Amino acid sequence: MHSERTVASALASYLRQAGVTRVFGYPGESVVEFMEAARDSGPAMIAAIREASAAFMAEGAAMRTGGLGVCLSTLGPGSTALLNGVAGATLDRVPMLAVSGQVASSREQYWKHQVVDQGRLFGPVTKLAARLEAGSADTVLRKALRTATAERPGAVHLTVTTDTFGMTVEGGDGTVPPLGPATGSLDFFGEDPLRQLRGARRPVLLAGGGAVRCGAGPALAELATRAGLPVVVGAMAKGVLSEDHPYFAGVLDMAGHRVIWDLLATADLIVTAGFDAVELITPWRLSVPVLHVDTTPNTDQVYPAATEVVGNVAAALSWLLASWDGAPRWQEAEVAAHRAALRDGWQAGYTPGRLNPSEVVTTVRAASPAGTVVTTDVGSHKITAGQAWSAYAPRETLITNGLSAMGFGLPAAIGAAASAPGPVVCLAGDGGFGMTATELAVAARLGLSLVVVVFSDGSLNRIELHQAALGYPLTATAVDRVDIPVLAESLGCDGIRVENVSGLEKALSTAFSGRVRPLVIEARIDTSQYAAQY
Ligand SMILES: Cc1ncc(C[n+]2csc(CCOP(=O)(O)OP(=O)(O)O)c2C)c(N)n1
Ligand SMILES: [Mg+2]
Repeated sequence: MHSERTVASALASYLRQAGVTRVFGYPGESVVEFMEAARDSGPAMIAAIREASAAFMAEGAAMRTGGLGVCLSTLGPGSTALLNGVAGATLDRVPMLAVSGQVASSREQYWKHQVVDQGRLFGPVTKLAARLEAGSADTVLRKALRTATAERPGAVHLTVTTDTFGMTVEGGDGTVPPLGPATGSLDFFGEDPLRQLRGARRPVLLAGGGAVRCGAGPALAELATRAGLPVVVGAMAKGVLSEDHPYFAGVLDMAGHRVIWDLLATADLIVTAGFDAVELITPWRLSVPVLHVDTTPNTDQVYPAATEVVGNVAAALSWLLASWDGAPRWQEAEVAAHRAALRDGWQAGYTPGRLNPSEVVTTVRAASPAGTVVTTDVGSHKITAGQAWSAYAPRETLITNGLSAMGFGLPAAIGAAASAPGPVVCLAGDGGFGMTATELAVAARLGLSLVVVVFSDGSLNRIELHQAALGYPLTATAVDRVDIPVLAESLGCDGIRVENVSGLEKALSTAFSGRVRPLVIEARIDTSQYAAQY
């Protein structure tokens, strides 16, 4: 430990202890002291092109690693720019610490220039928005870390006045509290869950982010197999059950969504496994009973559940499994027939001879090495990719399906690629790509061999479809055409435009071997599939 601990060095030390190796941010005078304190021992500071992207980079890093994502901004305009990514972490249930500087304490209560009340700004989009002060720095830092990582995880924002960073922290040498979900006991509410499950003839499992965070994949796979339960997952839990598992039954509210809802409607019991109602895009209209299994009681009440098993999701599923002595409820062949119908659903509107969105997804998937991490942005391409991209392990498909903010995909891919080895692909719409395209310079600066595929349709397709469905003329939904390969090249990347599958395959043939520059592929798609599936 340093002989004199300052607030800046204490913050850096807590972050290192929490396993944080990178802070994504953008400098300003008010946070220079912190950057200096972290310069030698870490965490390393990665400068984004703007704060909004830095927050999404931190979110992508945390989604990939399961650890804490950290972003940093200066006061006022820096902090207001962070907001979307911070809200994203909270609604996507990703542990995040966001730190913003502030004008000196002596002026904080009356100064006007660049001062916003950051506590009130971040309050509604975080689990906690607090002020870091020298006298309580240890406690507040422990509280911030514990709050961000406790179930359900989310963002914490800390405001630090510029003079505070240099102040001495009194007392002990601050060690981090335990982080992450409990591993042990279960609480039971309502009816007997075992009787409910045993009594069901057509039960279906619905898994979500809580299952990922609890490492419940193996228990989920075993319960699905032994009890013969089809497993539907939320988009943010993709890979918690390998999608080549015989009981995998698809992703909720992505392409082919009606087929999934039809399956759920035929069930006589839905057993949730860490499913989070934040992932529902369409209303819950089912009258099927629900057995709610999660780290959190069913406080949302988006669906009613007469029975709740609350605690570690892996422990809860193992407990159900240990008591299961019935015959499999569904045959593998029935689930395979459902998957075939789902496949027809997400391929509907396929136009031979054109570059179909689902084909872009499956072609990129086929070319990607095992263990490739994919991020998506938000729009019609996300709805397609959420279903058509095959996921085989958790934390490899990074999708925002809580806040669902455009502008997530590329920064999240950069954050993920900077935080863990292995190939990373970003699938983005041309609208969302345009919001953050200059961040490609960061990917180039860091030497990340990202592959970015832009679903180029000249439109905010998802919104166009809505306007068309209402019979309205299309207004403000055209995306200005820019020369994407030229843009990419100017930012230190390679760029190529493709108009058909063979062109895409050719572009991908060297994408994953020995590349040092990021590659941007503009895929000129035909949007008939989107329209057919809306
Ligand atoms: C920051 C933000 N602004 C607006 C929206 C609303 N929205 C959802 S999808 C979409 C269209 C996205 O267009 P694009 O990125 O081109 O993807 P596409 O739908 O064409 O695949 C919009 C505007 C949003 N989710 N996030
Ligand atoms: Mg588009």
